[in-house]
Amino acid sequence: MLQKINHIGIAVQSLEDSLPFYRDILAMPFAGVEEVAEQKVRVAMLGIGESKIELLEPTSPDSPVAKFLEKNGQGIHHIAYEVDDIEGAIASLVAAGARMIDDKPRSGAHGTKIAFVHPKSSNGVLTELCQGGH
Ligand code: CMX
Repeated sequence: MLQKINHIGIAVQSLEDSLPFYRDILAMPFAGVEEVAEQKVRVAMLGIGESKIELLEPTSPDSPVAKFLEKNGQGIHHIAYEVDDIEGAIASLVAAGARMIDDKPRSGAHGTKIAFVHPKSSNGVLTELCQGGH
């Protein structure tokens, strides 16, 4: 069902302040910034092998990332696994009793289809399924 880790999401207060560490010091290829209005975040994508690091900055005080930052401060926010059939993956998780945040795919960054599993179902780690995109 899962192909690989597509990306690790890291919650940050400011993309401008956090990008230099990843782009300039770690020298990770920087793929640009995109606003994902549906998730109320701006994301910066950086490449690492077949995977990516996604820096997440909230665009509104009611963004899930703003709430996370308020409670935990900056740090790892979620792990995203790539799937080739997101509807099928959601159906298997639901059948196995997992608690989905999204029972149908939503739009993620770079044209992906995404769905989140509630962290209460995944041992405290917010888990994302991610399909497609460019
Ligand atoms: N990782 C692990 N646990 C998390 C978490 C995270 N990122 N975010 C929240 N939680 C935990 C909280 O600590 C809390 O636990 P306790 O009850 O033990 O205190 C519990 O989940 C409920 O959290 P909450 O703060 O009350 O927040 P909400 O219920 O309002 O929302 C969540 C939590 C996960 C349902 C919500 O953040 C959500 O829907 N997330 C999915 C969407 C998202 O995160 N989008 C941003 C990224 C988008 C992208 O990558 O494009």
